Amino acid sequence: MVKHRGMTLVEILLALAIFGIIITAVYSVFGTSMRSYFNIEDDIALQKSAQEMLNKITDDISTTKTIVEATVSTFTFVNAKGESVRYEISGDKILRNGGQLNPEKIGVINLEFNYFGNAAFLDENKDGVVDMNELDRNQDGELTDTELTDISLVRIKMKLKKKNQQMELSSSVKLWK
Ligand SMILES: [Ca+2]
Ligand SMILES: [Ca+2]
Repeated sequence: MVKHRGMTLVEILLALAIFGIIITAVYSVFGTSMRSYFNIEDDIALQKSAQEMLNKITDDISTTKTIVEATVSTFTFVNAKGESVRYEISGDKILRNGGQLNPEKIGVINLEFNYFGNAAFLDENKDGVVDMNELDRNQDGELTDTELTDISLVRIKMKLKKKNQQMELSSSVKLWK
């Protein structure tokens, strides 16, 4: 005769514990993949926006006819059409003539300009590169007048963020003034 008996309390607790472990495992795998899915989404969106912004700035700066002001955080120039254009960083925004360039969801951590020349006589330390310090002939910490006309290349560096994703990218623009 087969004895029908209910589960003992110990068996019920054991079953609950095993069930709990399985649920926790499933949930944590699911949670992790959801999180990484959203991170990847953010990452792709960030990369796309960042590249678009950088291309826009790069194309714009490549039309430089005359440089008006060149600092690490701003670049002002007159383009081939005679328009005056100014790039700067303000808070977490990149501004072009005062208008915000970055989409609302993309924050700007940093925007930096670096300038290089190609006149060999300016290369004081003979390392083959005319850097910002060497462009600054009178060593007053800023580039003005003829120092500005010696600039032949602008390097743009941006650091952007979307939620907890960050990325840094840069480009160089040769100037054909
Ligand atoms: Ca040098
Ligand atoms: Ca100077």
